[in-house]
Amino acid sequence: MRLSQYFLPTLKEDPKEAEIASHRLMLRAGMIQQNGAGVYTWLPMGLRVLRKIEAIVRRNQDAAGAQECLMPTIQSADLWKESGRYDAYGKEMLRITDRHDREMLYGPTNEEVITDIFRSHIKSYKDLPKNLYHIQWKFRDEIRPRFGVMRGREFLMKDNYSFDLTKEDAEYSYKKMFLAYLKTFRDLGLRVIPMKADTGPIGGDLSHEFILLAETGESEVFVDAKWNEVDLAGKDIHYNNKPQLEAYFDELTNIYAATDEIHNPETAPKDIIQTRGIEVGHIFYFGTKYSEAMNATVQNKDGKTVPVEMGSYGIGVSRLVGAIIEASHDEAGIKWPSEIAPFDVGIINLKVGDEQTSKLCEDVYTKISATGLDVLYDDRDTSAGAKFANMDLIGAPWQIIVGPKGVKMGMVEMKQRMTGEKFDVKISSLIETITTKLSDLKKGY
Ligand code: P5A
Repeated sequence: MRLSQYFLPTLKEDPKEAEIASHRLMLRAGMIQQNGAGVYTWLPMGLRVLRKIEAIVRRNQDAAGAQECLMPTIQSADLWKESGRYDAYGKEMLRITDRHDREMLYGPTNEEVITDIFRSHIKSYKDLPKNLYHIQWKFRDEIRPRFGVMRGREFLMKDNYSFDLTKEDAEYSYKKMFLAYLKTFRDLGLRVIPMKADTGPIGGDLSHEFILLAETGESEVFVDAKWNEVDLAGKDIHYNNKPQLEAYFDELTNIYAATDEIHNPETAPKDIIQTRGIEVGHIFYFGTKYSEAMNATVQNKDGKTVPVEMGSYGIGVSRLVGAIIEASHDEAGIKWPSEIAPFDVGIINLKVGDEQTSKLCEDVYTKISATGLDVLYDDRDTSAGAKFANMDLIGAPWQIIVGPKGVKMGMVEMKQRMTGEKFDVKISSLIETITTKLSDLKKGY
């Protein structure tokens, strides 16, 4: 992508309304535009990041055996009346009536819709287990939307729903998702801690929140100091190896970690860290809460009709964009982990009027793009200082800086955004250097 043609409305000044770094940087880097309270447009660069996160979430859902579908954003109120949540959900639900005066709503979550889909098709234990997910926009009329995409009213969630015959099977599905979440966050380059949690309006008695520790987080959390040493990457745990998966689940859930709603100083260990965090995922086992209310039943082996056992699992996909920036930025701007960077490489042309420099930039731009990497080429006729500042703000993991002096000597400069490290590279070996550097970085996950 040539910056001269790209729609990237960056801001020089800090926007007044932004209270935290990620919100400020997303606005400054031209990733999002606010259209109303808690409602945003994803501009081209923001959307690139959102799509990359989605892809990592999707890959891990598929690997765990969940199947993708896409349910609508607009739902019928009737289903929610059946489950009993229509009144209970209160003002957070955006209620709409259509031209026939039918009551509709913009879905804040999909337990009811999926239970309805399940009951229309599945009648026998032989068709279990099932696990369906989608990545779809939700609307919650939050009383205080804030921090940009972190607490929006319209936001993108990956949500999935498991269906099992017995409580034991349902708990295994829960543990599989627990592992899938750890692997997902590992692939996103984040250290996220699973914490025992409250179930709120979703319901049930087993629940974990996945929390990214950050000073600016909305949740107050209490974690055992041991978490610093724990392997959270899901090691070589396999979904189909039940004893191995259960041992790992027990190991992790036995280390103290709780949000303030359920923190208990009496049972907490002595070496406790009190800090803040961002909830990037939340999983629930709620048994037959919805299946009983909505009559979603299957025949078991004895021919008896029983309500299906269910769980639901959510990842805040759009919230993750903000959360990742909170975890990875500096004064100058965003420092993207390479897996989800909107561009892998940024090329800075220091002298657009200089024929040799521009020719080399064009050549490098074409060749790197041809390797399949995403490249942003700053071909604008502006000052070097402005270009450096802009590239640091955008945060591509690698920068290639091309100026007339270097070109004469057959050299360009490379800079790694994450570490700030700079070094000179021979033009003849540039393509090779950049491709190996990038694959090294990606192997890190
Ligand atoms: C689980 C999936 C649920 O809704 N039903 C389906 C369950 N859980 S949850 O905790 O309420 O939401 C799941 C995740 O969505 C993100 N999230 C938000 N992101 C941005 N703005 C919001 N207003 C918002 N509300 C929830 C969180 O990451 C949460 O963990």
